Amino acid sequence: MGFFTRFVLINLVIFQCFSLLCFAQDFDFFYFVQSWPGSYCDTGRSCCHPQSGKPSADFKIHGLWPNYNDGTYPSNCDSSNPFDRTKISDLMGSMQKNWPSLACPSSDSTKFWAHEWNKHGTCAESVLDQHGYFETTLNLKNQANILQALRTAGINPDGSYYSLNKIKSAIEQGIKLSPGITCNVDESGNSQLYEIYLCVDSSASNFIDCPIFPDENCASSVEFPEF
Ligand code: U2P
Repeated sequence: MGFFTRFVLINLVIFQCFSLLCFAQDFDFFYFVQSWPGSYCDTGRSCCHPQSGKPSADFKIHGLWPNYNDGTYPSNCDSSNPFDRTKISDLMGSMQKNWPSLACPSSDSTKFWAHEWNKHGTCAESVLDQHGYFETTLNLKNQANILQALRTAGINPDGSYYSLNKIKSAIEQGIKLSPGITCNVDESGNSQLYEIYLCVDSSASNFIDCPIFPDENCASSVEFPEF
């Protein structure tokens, strides 16, 4: 290999390392995902109230998920920084109210929070430490009251069916953001409103229009079960 070729190759390698180190973007945006507990429980699988008692009938946080613009996402990014409950002891009241686990057996939700931090939170460490990750997510919930937006439009968790388009419009009207919506099926196989996806910029500071929406799997009319 001639001197010039070697020179070009070495520079190419140096440049690539530099761009990876300096410009590598961890992720493009966050999905902030809230779930309707009535739909989590209304699928035929078991659901258990957490040890802190039956949660209020409101949307609950599922997670804050770093995502790429193409719809893929990083996960489990740093096993050296596992979930540590003592780091969020000041947030416990709000965590139990807004981010409870309804999985069985009944628990104090630690496993759920550990899963969310270990799988998703560790991929946003460049922006948020563990306390910041949970605190920021709780604050986002306060800024995006989905249930209120739906109620204002006459859409209530009463077991009846509502047009998916009306649900979307109600959220757009109420919180000025277009949601992604996913559904699951109740015990009889009916499509029901399950999760609401909103998007947040990669610094976790502002809601943004979603660069990409999750695959929509809802019927045109969906059940909104009681909880
Ligand atoms: O949708 C089923 C599960 O896949 C994970 N998910 C989905 C979309 C996405 O953008 N990011 C993502 O993580 C979620 O997994 P979990 O956090 O519950 O383990 C979602 O529940």
